[in-house]
Amino acid sequence: MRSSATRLRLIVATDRRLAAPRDVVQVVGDALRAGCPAVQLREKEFPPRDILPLAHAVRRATHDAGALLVVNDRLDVALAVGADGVHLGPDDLPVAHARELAPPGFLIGYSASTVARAQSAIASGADYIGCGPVFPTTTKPDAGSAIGVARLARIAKAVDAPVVAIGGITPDNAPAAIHAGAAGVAVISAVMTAADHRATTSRLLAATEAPIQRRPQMAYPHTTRAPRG
Ligand code: 3NM
Repeated sequence: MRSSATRLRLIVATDRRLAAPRDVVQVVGDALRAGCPAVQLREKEFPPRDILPLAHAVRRATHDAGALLVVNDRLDVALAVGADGVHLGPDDLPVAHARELAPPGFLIGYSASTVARAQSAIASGADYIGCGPVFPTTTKPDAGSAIGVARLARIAKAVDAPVVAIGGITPDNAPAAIHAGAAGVAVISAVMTAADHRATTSRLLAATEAPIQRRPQMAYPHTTRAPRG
């Protein structure tokens, strides 16, 4: 089984509204058929009760494809559907509390766009950092202005854990994020709004593969556990 760090090379995050009129589970299925190694369920507009059926469907799809499933914000939903992990931010359950509640091997990601916050999250028990917005994005209006690849590089260098670049990532700019030291990229609109989800996912995988292969092997103490599921 590939380590979790390797599988963080591409995270496709869901957005039912952006995927419409296509069904988001079908979009995820297309991404998985293209080889997407990780999916993040991210449906901010919906309460947990409404998300559960979708979460179960995405869990089945990721499980069948051998891909990771991480649930955004909600540890309760992640545990309820047997996800591999949760992605938390400053408004969510603190990382240390989530770590206490989570089963062994459970992945915890944390959003941080400064060295200090990224280091603190890893010290509290996070496995990886979501760092952004690296490039301008309209998908998350409160994300702030783009931090750019130079800041991404500083953060990636400063933490002993995978840093996943997010925000405005496309197949064209993904290599720059990887060159800056990111272990992978996370995308919402690039795949959700693509005319061809499968082809775009393949392009994103190709865009991250070459720069990662040219890099010395990364070994992260936090993410070498085999994911559940
Ligand atoms: N987090 P897209 S930027 C969910 O900066 C998210 O932490 C961000 O969407 C951060 O791939 C962002 O469509 C939106 O730009 C990413």
